[in-house]
Amino acid sequence: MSAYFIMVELLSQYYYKGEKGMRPSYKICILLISSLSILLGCNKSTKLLDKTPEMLGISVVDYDNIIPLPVLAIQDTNYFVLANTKQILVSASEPKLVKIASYLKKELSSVVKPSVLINVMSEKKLLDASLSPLNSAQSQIVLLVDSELAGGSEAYNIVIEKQLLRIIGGSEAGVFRGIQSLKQLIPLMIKGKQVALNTGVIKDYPRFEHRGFMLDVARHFYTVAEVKQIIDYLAEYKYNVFHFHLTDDQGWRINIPSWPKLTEVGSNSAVGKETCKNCFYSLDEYQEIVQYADERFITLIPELDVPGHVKAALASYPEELYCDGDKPDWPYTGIKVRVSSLCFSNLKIYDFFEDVVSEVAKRTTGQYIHVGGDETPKWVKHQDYADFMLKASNIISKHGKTMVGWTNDLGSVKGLSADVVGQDWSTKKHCCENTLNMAENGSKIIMSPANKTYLDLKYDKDAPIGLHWAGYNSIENSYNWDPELMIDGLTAKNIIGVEAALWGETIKSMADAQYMIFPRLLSLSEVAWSAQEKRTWSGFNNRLKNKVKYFEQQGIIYRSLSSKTLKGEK
Ligand code: TNX
Repeated sequence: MSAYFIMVELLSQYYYKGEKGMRPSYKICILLISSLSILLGCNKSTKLLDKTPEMLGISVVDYDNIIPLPVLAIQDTNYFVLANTKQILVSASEPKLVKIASYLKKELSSVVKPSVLINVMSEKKLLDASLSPLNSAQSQIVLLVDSELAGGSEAYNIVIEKQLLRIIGGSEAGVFRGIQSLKQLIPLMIKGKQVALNTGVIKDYPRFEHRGFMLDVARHFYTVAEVKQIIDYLAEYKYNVFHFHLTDDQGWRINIPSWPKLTEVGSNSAVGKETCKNCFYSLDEYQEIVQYADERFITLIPELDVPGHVKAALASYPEELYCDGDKPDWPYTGIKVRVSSLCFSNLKIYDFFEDVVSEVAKRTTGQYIHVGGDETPKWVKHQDYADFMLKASNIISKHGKTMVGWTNDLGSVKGLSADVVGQDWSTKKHCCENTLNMAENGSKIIMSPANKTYLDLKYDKDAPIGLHWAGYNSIENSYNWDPELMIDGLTAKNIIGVEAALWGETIKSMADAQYMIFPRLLSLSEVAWSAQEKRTWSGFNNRLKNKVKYFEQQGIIYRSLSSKTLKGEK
């Protein structure tokens, strides 16, 4: 029955394209043949086996563990033994697939043999190879791109037969997302057992285009290795944007050679810390992080927070950036906001901003630069703020990028281009005039309601770390919401996606970060990726329970899944 359903699904999808005059590609043939073989063959062949997988020492895993929840996952009763994988085949027409195949081989290293080959071949040969049976003890994995796949470039289908496992992506990014689902099917440590996957089909694509996570490295610094570790967490749950909050009152974390004091002086502080040694990234390290994210199909959005949140910059260059040339109090180890602003009458602030933007833009592969643009002090006049933001937006465009900023203030600026993207943190439904202004002007909005997406909020009143200015954010609370129902007047067409934010005031170490991220990062991945009508808290919670063992095996510190903080937790 299920296989029949798959076939109908796939057939209907491609039949529709056929009507538009497109001929089904060979990839479609593969899908149909797969579906047919599942329909006709699998149940029978299972019965023909004289030994059960258990008798053969094979542990067959099912499809129940995937987070975020896929669109469709249907499994059958036969199975694909991973240790029998002889080769990973990739099409020569997609150059990044070779790298992806190596990544897959590495990720599967606990369940496949080191001798697995990666073979690059033409599409035609790939079709022949994947359809010609290997000997019965050998299997193959095929990675393919089908730009016509329903659901867009990040969509993927995984089709698993007895000796053939195919991951078909809408683009290379889609193949990569599919690999994350495959990885989640496989338990991390399997002692003395071979692992097999049920035959079947997984079909998946994201709800939102922008699925982001913001890391505040200004209030608390993270090493390059720690940042990469966090990017790996994002990749696992199909996030595709890493918003890198590089500057704030407490620290300037990126070296700009033409303004050396920004890091000589401005990086030497953090929340609760009078000194912070080497707490910045060189431009090369920045580029290394951009590339690391790119390899995981995650776009990095750097944030240079202006015109507020700039104490570290002011302390570094008081004459150029500050109005009266006085030195602001420094180091700044407190956590108050609205305590600093660039001096609008000092025109050097524009040279400063442009030099910084130019260095960062050159090394940023994504389209966007975030400028924060919120929480300026009370003494800042609206017109000064608005003039500055318009100029900032022009400077960013001049360097080939597009501005992103928090809507609450940015939406009050008249004359912004519709390309500018707004990010909203508001917690109330009846609010947000400035957000609605931006949306009306054609801007896309990223939803980051603080009470749902801020991962620095305490889980509950007894939780050992976190703020609670926007309430407590339990795991269930972070899961149970619909981005399209958050703000009256903001509709689906205005919303580009969802972003989680790990602000750093109370986060002092990677262990703290893990505790705040896990498992709310997973809740929010599902909010951003999975269809609203298909996901439920109880379903998610069941899948989450299966992840606990994995967190432990990985040495990840996580919040207990019980609703209350446990004694001594952390
Ligand atoms: C709000 S909402 C902030 C940050 C703080 C955070 C703490 C917004 C754009 N800014 O400056 O770090 O709350 O939760």
